[in-house]
Amino acid sequence: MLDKINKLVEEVKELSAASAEEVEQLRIKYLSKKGSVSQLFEEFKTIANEQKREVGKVLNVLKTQAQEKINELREAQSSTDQSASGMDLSAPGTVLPMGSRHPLSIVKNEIVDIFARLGFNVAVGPEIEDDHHVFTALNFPPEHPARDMQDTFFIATNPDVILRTHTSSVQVRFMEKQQPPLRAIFPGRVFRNEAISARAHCIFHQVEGLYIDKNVSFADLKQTLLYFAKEMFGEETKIRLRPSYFPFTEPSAEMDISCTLCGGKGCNVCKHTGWVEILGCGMVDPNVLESNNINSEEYTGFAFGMGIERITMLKYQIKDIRLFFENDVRFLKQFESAY
Ligand code: 2NM
Repeated sequence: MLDKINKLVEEVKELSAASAEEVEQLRIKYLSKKGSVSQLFEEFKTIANEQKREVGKVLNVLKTQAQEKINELREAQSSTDQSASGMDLSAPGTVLPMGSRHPLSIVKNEIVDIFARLGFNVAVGPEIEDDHHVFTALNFPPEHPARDMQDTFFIATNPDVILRTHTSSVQVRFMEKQQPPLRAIFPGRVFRNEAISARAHCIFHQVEGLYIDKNVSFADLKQTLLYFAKEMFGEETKIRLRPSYFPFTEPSAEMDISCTLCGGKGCNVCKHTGWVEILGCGMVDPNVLESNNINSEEYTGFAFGMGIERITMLKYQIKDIRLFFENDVRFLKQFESAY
């Protein structure tokens, strides 16, 4: 019996396997219940008692060696499988680069935040609109040039399916649902059929605002916009209002701020005037209130609108509006912000 055991010890030392299946075959051959090592244990029961001590010792060594050899072959096999699939499970993970917010999103969030501090809610609405919400309810007369193909994108055979040219359409939807007092701002993407240049784009972003209540005055409008200008561009910022015209407001005005670059002394940005235009505003025309079932004898309101691109270009001294739409990572990753 000792001979048989020693023969198996030698045999086990030489074992090799080319695949995981072969390792399993070897395990069955030697270590399963009917395997050759197990059979030696059966035979061990039949030998004379005085031999048991010596033979038992060698037999146990054989069993341990066989188990160790099989384990060793199994491990070798699983590591070659891994390298064959090109995977190293112990390698550290790839670090993904951190993204950054789009500058227009940063500035939009800043604007929303400033007006939120004054109690303005935020509302959004559809980009695809109809004539009523974009023009008629806002006091645009039937022959107004903004209704023309030159300015507005018509996107179906039905001429009543258009892309909104301003977010005022959302304000109309807001007034449909809610009676005054109402106070909200309306950020969103708008579309105008314009030639693309460094200063203009056919897609851009607006924030418009609306405040309707009893006794809302032009002084309220002016103080609200002064607060906005100081929060956005710094405490030293001054504003001025120039008379203007919009179909939906009367009186209307355009607002300038003191030049953010030269502080009013005169430079390229303000074309040596000391002032830069940033928004349009006015008292909501009574016709607009009445079109939206708000009693213009009881209520008054102010409204304003600004282009987010324009504000962002001023704030970051960006010279070409097209940069916002190219999504060049080298441009975008310069803007890192808490917003
Ligand atoms: C502007 C300028 C002035 C405006 C007016 C209204 C509404 F709905 F009340 F009629 N919404 N937005 C408005 C007024 C927008 O953007 C330059």
